[in-house]
Amino acid sequence: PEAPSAGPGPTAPVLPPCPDSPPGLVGRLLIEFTSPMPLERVQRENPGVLLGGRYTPPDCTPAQTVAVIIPFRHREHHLRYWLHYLHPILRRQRLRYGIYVINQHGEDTFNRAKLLNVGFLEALKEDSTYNCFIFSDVDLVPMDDRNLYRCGDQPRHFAIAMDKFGFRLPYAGYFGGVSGLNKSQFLRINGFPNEYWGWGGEDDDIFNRISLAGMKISRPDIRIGRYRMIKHDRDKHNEPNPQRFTKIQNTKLTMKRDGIGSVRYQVLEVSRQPLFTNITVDIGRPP
Ligand code: UD2
Ligand code: MN
Repeated sequence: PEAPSAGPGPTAPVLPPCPDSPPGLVGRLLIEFTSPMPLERVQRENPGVLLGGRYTPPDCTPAQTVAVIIPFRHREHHLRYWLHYLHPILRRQRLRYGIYVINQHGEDTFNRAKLLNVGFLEALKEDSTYNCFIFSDVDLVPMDDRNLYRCGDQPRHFAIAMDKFGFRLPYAGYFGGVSGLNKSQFLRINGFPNEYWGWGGEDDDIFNRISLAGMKISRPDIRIGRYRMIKHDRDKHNEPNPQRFTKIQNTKLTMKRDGIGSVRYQVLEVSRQPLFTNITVDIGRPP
């Protein structure tokens, strides 16, 4: 028999840390949603992405591992554009990342923020090294790859200049669309609220949580934080939540009991697709 080899054998090359400003970014991008986008094409164009939508740069070691969490139901058509545009951008940004589509099971009222809480926990279950969480609507595509999908020392708001708002921040406390928190920032605000059913208010509640915890929102330059939203009608079962105006007055009271510490749900299926991980979840229904 062969003698047991001493040491680990040929050592893998040690890669340098990824640079703060990745070379090879292109800046302003042309984003459109008119050409058809079959999933097979998107898969073919992203051969370097591993099963479940995981990616690690081949030439450097990133400082963070990023979980991108997408709240989802019946938006397959939007998801294909999102994957088509975002994978190449995230790759150029030299991120180590994974894509998690959190798919609400059934036809009860949609609950975006609760799905995002589920995404945080389920991503961490899969890979405990995730330390940055980017929460993105499925219909939002950045128009500039210098808008880096990373976490910093304050919670980050990425989608600040949207086409539908005339490329301006609609109001100072706006935190919708795409945002990012590292693990400790997320836990410090007890995650996101679980009790906003239907459209609206949950992003303002998250903004309140961040302010109440003494943190400040960081944002990119207005010329860089530009986004296109795929045009859509309001979905079924995501009607405007009439309670949202009173609820956002009470964040200070509710955030202690309602959040990542109290989220209840049941995972029905985890399926690793070539470009993303789909997690179908039963999150219940409004009381
Ligand atoms: C705005 C915010 C969004 C959120 C929402 C209020 C922008 C660009 N975005 O989005 O972050 O605060 O208002 O709740 O201002 N979704 C599904 N299926 C559904 C319903 C929703 O997948 O049936 C997901 C999907 O990722 C979608 C997101 O939830 O992008 C937000 O819903 P929306 O796009 O209908 O709401 P919108 O555009 O007013
Ligand atoms: Mn939308």
